[in-house]
Amino acid sequence: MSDLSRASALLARAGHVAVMTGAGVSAESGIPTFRGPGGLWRGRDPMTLATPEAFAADPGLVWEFYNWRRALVARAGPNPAHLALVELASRVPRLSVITQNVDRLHQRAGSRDVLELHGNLGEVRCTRCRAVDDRWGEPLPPLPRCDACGALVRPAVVWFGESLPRDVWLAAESAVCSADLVLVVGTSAVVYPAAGLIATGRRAGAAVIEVNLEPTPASGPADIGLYGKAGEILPRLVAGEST
Ligand code: BJW
Ligand code: ZN
Repeated sequence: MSDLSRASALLARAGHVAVMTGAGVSAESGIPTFRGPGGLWRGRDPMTLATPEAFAADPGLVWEFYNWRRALVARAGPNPAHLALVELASRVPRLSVITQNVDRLHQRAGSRDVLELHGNLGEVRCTRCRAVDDRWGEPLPPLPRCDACGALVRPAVVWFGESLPRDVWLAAESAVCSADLVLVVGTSAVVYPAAGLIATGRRAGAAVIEVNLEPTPASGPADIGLYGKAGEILPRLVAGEST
């Protein structure tokens, strides 16, 4: 029996599937991943820009990076991997989508109640009064200001060293603990605490299927690894193909 057949059989039996996605699920929409080829922005490692320290040192540079990404995402659309997960929701009794992505492509594809572990690119948060404002779809100036108090705003995403939104985190933990299958798609599984959800789900008794271009640290806990493009593998998996 092929790995795809075994994975399809697990999916067909599952009562609650928790899907955990990373940048690889949006790669085929033309959104660059963080690590690996194509991850550089103007020769810089994006990880050096996704920190509170980088924003404090040069908010203009960090906003340039985020404004570029906001524009890229606005032009992009969901790909067959996002759409397959929407289809999967109609085929299993319960589906939870947990994403590390900030691009909102799962929601644009039609997934509901998506748990955004690292925030999203559309909202901004004031550095002074903390007001959160949805500025999705709107081009922002080089140094955007708060409508309420006039102070500088920042992207409402989670940078290194910052805590994940507590309510979202608790909901994600609860989802992987009650799932009988955790489907891990397109993440390098190196960023914590998000990556820890895979082992948490496994310890709670879920089977783990990984879909990625290559093995990752999640491959150890995974029962089945399906290696290739998510936009090709997920539609076949969801359709229950057996070869
Ligand atoms: C395809 C494909 C295709 C490509 N098909 N697949 C425990 C151990 C060690 C360190 C820590 C730890 N706990 C906490 C830490 C520190 C830190 C951390 O994890 N560091 C490690 C990197 C070493 N974590 C944090 O700081 C977190 N906060 C925290 O822990 O708070 C508590 C605390 C408070 C105070 C002090 C200390 C702790 C916060 C982490 C926030 C991460 N933020 C970012 C930026 C978000 C905003 C933005 O987008 O700009 O989130 S970093 C970046 O990485 C982004 C992503 O969501 C995240 C994960 O990346 P992802 O999605 O996995 O992408 P890639 O590029 O890495 O991988 C893509 C994958 O796709 C690859 O595997 C490809 O093969 C694959 N692929 N095409 C299928 N077509
Ligand atoms: Zn403000």
